[in-house]
Amino acid sequence: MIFNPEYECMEAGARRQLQLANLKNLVEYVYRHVPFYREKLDALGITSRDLHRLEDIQHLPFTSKDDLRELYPHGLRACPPDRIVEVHMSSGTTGKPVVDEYTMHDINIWREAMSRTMAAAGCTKDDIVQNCYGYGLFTGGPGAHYGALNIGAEVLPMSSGNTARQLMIMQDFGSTMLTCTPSYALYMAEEAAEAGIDLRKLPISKGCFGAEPWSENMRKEIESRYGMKAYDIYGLTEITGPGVSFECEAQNGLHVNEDLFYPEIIDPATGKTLPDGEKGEMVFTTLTKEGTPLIRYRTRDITFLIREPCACGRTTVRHHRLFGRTDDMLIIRGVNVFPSQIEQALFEIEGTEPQYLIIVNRGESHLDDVELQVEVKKEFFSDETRGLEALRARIENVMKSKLQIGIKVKLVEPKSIERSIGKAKRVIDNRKI
Ligand code: DLL
Repeated sequence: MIFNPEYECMEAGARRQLQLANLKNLVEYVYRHVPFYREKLDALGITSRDLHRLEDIQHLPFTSKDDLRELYPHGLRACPPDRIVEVHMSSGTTGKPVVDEYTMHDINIWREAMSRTMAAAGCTKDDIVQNCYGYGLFTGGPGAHYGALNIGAEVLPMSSGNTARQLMIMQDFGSTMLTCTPSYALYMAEEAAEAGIDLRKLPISKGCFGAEPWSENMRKEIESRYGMKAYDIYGLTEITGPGVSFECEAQNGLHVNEDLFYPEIIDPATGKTLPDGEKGEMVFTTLTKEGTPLIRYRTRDITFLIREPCACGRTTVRHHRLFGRTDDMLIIRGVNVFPSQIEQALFEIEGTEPQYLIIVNRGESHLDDVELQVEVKKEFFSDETRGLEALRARIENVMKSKLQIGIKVKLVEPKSIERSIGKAKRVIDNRKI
């Protein structure tokens, strides 16, 4: 269902006018209220009057994650503190967290964005949404909660973890929709199988999954284990949280809520804007945010934009599902490798579980070594060593042909790789570079 046809199906020219007007307002607003932006705009000698067409956004300065960390906690706040009603943060592995501060208007646009997102996955007021994204400073739990409430669905605010209880409630309350990370969805499916619960017989029929990279094959796995349709949703704390973009029933790219969050793709090395269809780093400008608005925020996420019309009738620009992040990309002996490529290849090999860990070491000879630990299906593990050896060799061959580099595969017992209830950790990079 299209939640807000007026904005989601807007004629492209009218939307561009709206975006340009909001962009000009934004530039004036941050100039007045955020010293960081005032200094940057002054240094470039740019004002809102220099924005004649949307393309002129290219003249505006970027904002980076490092800027956010340096300005922690309140350096990017653009309104008086008493107008802030909620705060979220995301913590990376290093440094200070990045902070998003919301006024009531910002919460309202987030609610709107998540309503569009969940409605596109088929959520209606008749649904019972089991929300297993974490509640707290993470945006996943509250984001899906706001969207579901606004649609009028019933929400089970489970948060993540306690899988046995999740499964009990899923059965007893007849949840019809699931919201969580894709890795947690698979973990729950595993536990369900162990407990003899046939998820396919339950009313659960759709889910919105995101917050971490996942592959097309992982989607198929979730869809078949639950007997559901699994939708990809995207967002990041800095730009409000989940609901920045979402899949519709065509599942052919993610529609960007571009009246709220304006996307661009740039060459991460030069900062130059790339044409539609070319892969690069996605950059977002929050067109109407009041609390901590951002201009041209560099997400480090890699994808391309799709401008062709979508069968669903929405006119918003789409982006391809993410290929990875500029900072997740492993450079192994000079070859660029994304964990998502390894995942996609693994799913095509019979006998393995969709659980893996990539460990990168730099050996004595200063050459990079990759060990890929892969879980083997129970029935294979009890098999004789010959079968296991053949499986190991098969995986190594497939990886070699897909990635162009040799990696060592280690088969491990079922359930030996640590499961996550939130974002999965797939890579351990021990190189000191
Ligand atoms: O993960 C917001 C979110 C919550 C999105 C629930 C979707 C669902 P952060 O913790 O700030 O926010 O992490 C943002 O996660 O820059 C991407 O690298 C990654 N990411 C988010 N969604 C996807 C996705 C939330 N669908 C970072 N596919 C982003 C791949 C994703 N990566």
